[in-house]
Amino acid sequence: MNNNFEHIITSIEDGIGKITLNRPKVLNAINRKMVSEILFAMESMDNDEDVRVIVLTGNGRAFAAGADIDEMANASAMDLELTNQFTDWDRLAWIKKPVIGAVQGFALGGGFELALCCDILFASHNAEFGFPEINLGVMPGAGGTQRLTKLMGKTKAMEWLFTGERMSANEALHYGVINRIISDELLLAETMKYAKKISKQAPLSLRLIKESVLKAVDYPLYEGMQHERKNFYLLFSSEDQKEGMKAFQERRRPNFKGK
Ligand code: DAK
Repeated sequence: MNNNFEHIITSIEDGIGKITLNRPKVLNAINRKMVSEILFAMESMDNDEDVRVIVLTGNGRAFAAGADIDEMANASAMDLELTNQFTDWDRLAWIKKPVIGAVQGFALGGGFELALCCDILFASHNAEFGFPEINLGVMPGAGGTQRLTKLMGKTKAMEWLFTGERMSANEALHYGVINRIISDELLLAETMKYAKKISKQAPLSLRLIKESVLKAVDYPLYEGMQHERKNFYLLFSSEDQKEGMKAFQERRRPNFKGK
């Protein structure tokens, strides 16, 4: 992969692709170039056989304090429409491999929306999540009102979005927004350890489980179950299914190849 990025740092090691948002002086405020870089890195990792899991994190005292306000302050509605910037954000949610977010400090506005694109979220004790858009006279536009509501339900989502207040890591855990709270010092190490564990799982199963769970969020139960069944059948056409079941019968560990 081209590692010549301006606003992110990437690495690939032991089956884990790591992307670190890297504008710490402005709390990793997300400008357009950073979005393109994240998307490019994620899509490259998604297509890279050496990567099984992707970890997304931030450098410094924030995951990301939102979209870059200086960049968008003078934008017109037509600028936004004609540059079609949301397509990049949409594509971030189409990554097929598991994406694990490690959130330290602020995850606000677009930073929270980016975190909500992750499949699993770990946060440090000092993490703070929120949608301050209301204080700027706007509203979330990259999925915030939708994804937060699907996670916490209408009643609580409305409250956070109306006030723009920040929720603590404890509140985020309580409402099912994040999976786990980890001490600040251990956040990245523990996230990598978890990513390592997931990276050993059958890659095609991970892929189709992710797809099926995301469908559950959108589909009515019956349609979701039909979709699940097709994915279940599909795995029986893989070498890994044969290997997994044979390994069980032979009392050995399976060697999954993602084929
Ligand atoms: N944009 C630009 N600069 C930012 C920033 C941001 N979002 N957040 C922080 N910074 C900069 C500060 O200006 C400051 O820069 P200097 O003054 O040092 O040059 C530096 O980062 C450190 O920030 P503070 O001095 O403010 O640090 P504090 O600890 O005092 O406060 C804070 C931390 C996170 C509470 C505060 O910085 C803050 O309120 N930040 C802004 C939070 C916010 O409103 N975020 C934006 C929400 S709107 C779109 C897709 C997505 C979006 C929009 C469009 N398209 C595809 C079109 C999303 C929109 C949003 O996220």
